[in-house]
Amino acid sequence: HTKKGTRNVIESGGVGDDDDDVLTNLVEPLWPEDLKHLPYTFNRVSAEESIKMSREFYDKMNERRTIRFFSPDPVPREVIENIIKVAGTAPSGAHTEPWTFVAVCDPEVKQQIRAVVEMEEETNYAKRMGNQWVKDLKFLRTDCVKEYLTMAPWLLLVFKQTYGMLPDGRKRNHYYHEISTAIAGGILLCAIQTAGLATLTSTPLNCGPAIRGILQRPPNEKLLLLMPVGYPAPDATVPDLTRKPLEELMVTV
Ligand code: IYR
Repeated sequence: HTKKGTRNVIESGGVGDDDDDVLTNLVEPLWPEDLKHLPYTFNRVSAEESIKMSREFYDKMNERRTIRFFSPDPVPREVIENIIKVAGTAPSGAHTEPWTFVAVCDPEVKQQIRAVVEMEEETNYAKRMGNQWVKDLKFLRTDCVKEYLTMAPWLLLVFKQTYGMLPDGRKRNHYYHEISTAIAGGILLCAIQTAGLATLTSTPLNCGPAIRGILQRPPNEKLLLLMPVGYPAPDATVPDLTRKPLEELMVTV
């Protein structure tokens, strides 16, 4: 197999997609070319119902805040399984489903992950990221101490699979693995919110390989998101932020 090249940019889904792991060796397609197509049963709702449902979903999602202070109260495994199943409904390039969700509840593993993140964040805050970065984040009152990584009952880690693995070790292309997994991450956020839980969307800088090691994930998996999941601490605070109004985020043509 080979890497990169202009031909592969096209095969991987175009410019801007991560084509770093596109392979040119041929393997049997994941789905047979004569796969049956079935009629789709769609439960259409009225315009009024649609307006009501979309407003209610907005109201629910607008309650979501990034939470950095968690209660140690347990969250049933079944809830975690359900929200990961929701994330797994995300669309993906050629239906390759290029993601793995690791749910950590083991306190020792959480501690190991916390140690890695805090070590890297110390460097990020002290020197790696520079003054502008530190200043731009001041209002969040974050620092390199990440208590939530051991306090929250669950850590959800979202890995993108940059390629697939056949049982015999040959590799299969995973098209659009970054955007597909990022979309699944967004759906995961919605699932967490509608399950009555809280989270923090973090993208641990420079921690990927070490965390991949701790969790014993294979080399085709790259860490995209690390999300503590649980209930906010009773005394949790959030910055007094507002969101852009519709007029600023929407353009109608
Ligand atoms: N990753 C660091 C700093 C940080 C960066 C951004 I951009 C944020 O929106 C929030 C935090 C940390 O987790 O502290």
